[in-house]
Amino acid sequence: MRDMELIEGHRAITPPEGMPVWDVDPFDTAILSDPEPYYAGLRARGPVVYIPRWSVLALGQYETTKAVFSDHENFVSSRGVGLNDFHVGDPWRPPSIILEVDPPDHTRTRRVMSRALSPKVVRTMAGMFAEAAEELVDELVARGRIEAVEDLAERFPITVFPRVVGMRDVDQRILVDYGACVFNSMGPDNALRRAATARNKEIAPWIMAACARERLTEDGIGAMIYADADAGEIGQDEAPLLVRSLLSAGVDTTVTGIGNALYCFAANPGEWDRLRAEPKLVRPAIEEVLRYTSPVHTFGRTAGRDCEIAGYPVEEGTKILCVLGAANLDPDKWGDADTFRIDRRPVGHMGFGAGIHGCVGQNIARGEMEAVLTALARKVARIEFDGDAPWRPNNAIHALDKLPLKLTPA
Ligand code: HEM
Ligand code: OVM
Repeated sequence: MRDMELIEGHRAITPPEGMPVWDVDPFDTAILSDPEPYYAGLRARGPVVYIPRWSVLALGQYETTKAVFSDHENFVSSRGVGLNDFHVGDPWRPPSIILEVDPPDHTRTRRVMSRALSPKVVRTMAGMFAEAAEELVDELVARGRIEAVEDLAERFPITVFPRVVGMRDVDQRILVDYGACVFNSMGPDNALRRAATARNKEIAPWIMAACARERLTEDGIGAMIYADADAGEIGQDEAPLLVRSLLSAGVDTTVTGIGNALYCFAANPGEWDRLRAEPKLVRPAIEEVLRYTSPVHTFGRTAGRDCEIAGYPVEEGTKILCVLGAANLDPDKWGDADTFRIDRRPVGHMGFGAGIHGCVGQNIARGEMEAVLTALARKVARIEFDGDAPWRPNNAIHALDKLPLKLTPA
């Protein structure tokens, strides 16, 4: 191998001739707390930008972001979707056997997960989601003033998701905290990542233990994964790792989706009135929340071979940040990109990614968000801010830290 200089556990690159260079830190807490100006700056500089701070390329224009994120032949996931290149150093945890692999390994595990999370399976949960949402919303409406991150956005998924998976003895707090570990670990070695990985030392053993067969009921999707291992579709040692993927990706993301939805409606009361008048808009409204707020704001890829992006040569081993949040607000793709409109029907948004790794949990995510928004739309006439709603910096997640709300009963 050539002499190599390492940065953030990947090979430092020389920027291709003529490529725009931007001296910015995408993982600075100020940017993570208010990313829109950075998104606009990225898109304005061109289809691909070199960021010396971490020696990576970054993409924010819709077309290029989508093309690279879904081109699994040139831009691999098996070297990690964060800044560390798994060919260069050890991953912070045993890699995911669905997120952090390429075909053909991916094909087998993806098939098992798709079946466990299929629309048919999710439909059987709709009643349970609706009941849990009604009960929770009744309690919160009676209270009137709530801190919606903890009282609603976190509480709903940590109530229903363990039942979906079939977990016994749940520590609900650990599920939320594990999400913060996983997603902050996708970033560089900054304070956020260090805090997350320090906590991981206590959390990871609990999570792995919770993935064991004996800890799962017979009627959840965890048990379906173990049944597929018994049928020989995956190895016995692979089942707990796929259950771990559910716990890694299934809580923080939906917490964020629900919190961001409430934020959008508090900020756009006309759209709340519209949803209440036309409850059938709940599905397009969810897609618009995901486009407008991008709960997963950035995920990476690694060039698996020498190739090109937008006509520039890209060396094997180059890390590429795909800034989904920027693509989802690209005015060249979306008319009135900065306006939240529940009837937009933003087909092709990047909120769930794109291509072979596109979110395998999207049916459940939509089901949870639909249950909460439907219960609220029936019972709440107005959603208003009741104090500041700051964002919580996270290297991969765009979520609120606090969301004080006043709910007016219908
Ligand atoms: C993949 C976002 C909910 C499980 C992804 C990806 C994104 C995403 C952007 C693509 C990753 C990549 O290409 O590298 C979201 C959002 C959610 C959500 C915004 C909620 C609003 C869920 C839920 C589950 C889940 C509820 C589990 C039940 C997964 C898994 C993958 C994935 C296992 C990896 C799939 C693969 O690599 O083939 N998600 N997700 N997600 N998601 Fe989700
Ligand atoms: C996994 C995993 C972890 C984080 C995110 C994700 C968004 C998947 O462990 O498979 O998808």
